[in-house]
Amino acid sequence: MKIIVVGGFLGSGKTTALVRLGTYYSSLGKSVGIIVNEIGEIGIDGDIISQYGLETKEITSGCICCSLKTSLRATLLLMIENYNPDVIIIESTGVAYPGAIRDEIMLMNLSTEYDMAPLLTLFDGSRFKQILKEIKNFAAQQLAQAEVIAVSKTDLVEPPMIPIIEAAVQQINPKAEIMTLSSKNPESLARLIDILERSSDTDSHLVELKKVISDDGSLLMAGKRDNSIAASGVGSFSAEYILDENSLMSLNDSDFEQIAKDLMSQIRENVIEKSPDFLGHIKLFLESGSALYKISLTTAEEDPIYDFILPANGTSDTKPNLKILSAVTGISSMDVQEIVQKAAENVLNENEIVFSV
Ligand SMILES: Nc1nc2c(ncn2[C@@H]2O[C@H](COP(=O)(O)OP(=O)(O)OP(=O)(O)O)[C@@H](O)[C@H]2O)c(=O)[nH]1
Ligand SMILES: [Mg+2]
Repeated sequence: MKIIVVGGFLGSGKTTALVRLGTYYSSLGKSVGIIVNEIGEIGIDGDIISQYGLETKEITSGCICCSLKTSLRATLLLMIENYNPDVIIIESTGVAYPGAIRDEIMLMNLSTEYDMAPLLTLFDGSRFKQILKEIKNFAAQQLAQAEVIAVSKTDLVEPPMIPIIEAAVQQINPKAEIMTLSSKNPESLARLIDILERSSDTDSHLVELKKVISDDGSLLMAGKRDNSIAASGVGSFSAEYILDENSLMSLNDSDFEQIAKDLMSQIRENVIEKSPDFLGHIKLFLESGSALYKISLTTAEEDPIYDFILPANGTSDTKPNLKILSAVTGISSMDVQEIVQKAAENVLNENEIVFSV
């Protein structure tokens, strides 16, 4: 069994990369299990990944690198027991220290034989300047333990900037292997797959870890016991609204698209008012009954991105619903909550959609 841990700041492209990796391994006939961790109570990535037919378990309401380590262990053991996949891919939250997750797994003494892939951390090349301005220290901490750093979304980066970004990242972590990754470039995925075939330098990590394990098995290493969510300075809130089917009858696909857009733009405007240069990830997932809409925003400057609009697969018995997950810098969780709830209620009421929470 291969275990791959994917880290990287909010919205850096982890789920996108992981779906592509998972789909690739499945196409080879390998069984794949995905564990995805989301900071909020309501997760969205698990729903997205499941849409691709990949076996997925979601861990929500905190970070598996700090507050939810025991949930990680339980989920991993259950996945191995019930499904025993050839490949397990774990996506951390965007505010986790991914090295702590790899270390924690290594300390679990899993009874199954496994091969830990080199620790992969994504660094969003398209937000290079904003990351250095808003969250330099936190991003540097995330990068410091990586064995492979993929500068992601390079299709959005001016080519002359790429070596500059690579050099900056290499300076933060001189030992890491640096590569570029873009969902628009299949060759970059092939390179990543090659690199992940290798093994993590687990021996040297274990030697380091053993120096810092207390009698109860927990880590003592400075920095590792920090609450990564607090250290990131990110405020977050997630919510789910169950939508009454009868009140959706008169709406068509373009109405739903407009609803998702209106909601995103209201949240965006209000977040910008409190945090003009925010970085993070605001994601909306709307299941109308006949279609699925996913829309994403990762900086104050960009326009929201429609990731997909898909017909529902017809077998789903989920009620129409709207999920919103907002995690952004420079704003408190309470303020995020107020903004999201107000915007959602406004937009749903304006469209005469009856909802419950
Ligand atoms: N142009 C471009 N967009 C990308 C690429 N990878 C991801 N994206 C977009 O970036 C946004 C965030 O991608 P995700 O894969 O959800 O990022 P994430 O790291 O999983 O986000 P969190 O789990 O919320 O931290 C989405 O709108 C993606 O479509 C890429 O290589 N190129
Ligand atoms: Mg994700």
